Amino acid sequence: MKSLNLLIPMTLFTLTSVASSGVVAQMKMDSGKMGDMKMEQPAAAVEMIDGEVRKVDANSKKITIKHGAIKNIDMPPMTMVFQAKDPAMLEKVQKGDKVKFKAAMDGSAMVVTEIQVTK
Ligand SMILES: [Cu+2]
Repeated sequence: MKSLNLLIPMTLFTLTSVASSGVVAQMKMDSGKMGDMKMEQPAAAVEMIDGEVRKVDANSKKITIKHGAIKNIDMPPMTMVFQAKDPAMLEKVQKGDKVKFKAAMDGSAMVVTEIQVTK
């Protein structure tokens, strides 16, 4: 009788520890996947977009760019008007310039956050 009483708690302990170590392994796998996703997100967000300046309007801080596909917001190539985040950006570029730029959504408007003329 004495040995049986000892056996039951030991069995329970073993089962519990196996189950909990299984949970830990599962959690590690899940957080590993999340880590991979985080690695990919910033890279897509900072991608430079190819474009050609069609019009610069310093007074209204707007720039019209014929741009290539913008993958991170799923936008096909087109010509469209962007807001300039900083009006000083518009002093560096002029109509006809080939540029690389970064854009972000600000409410319903697209804002150019960075722009550089390509040679
Ligand atoms: Cu567009």
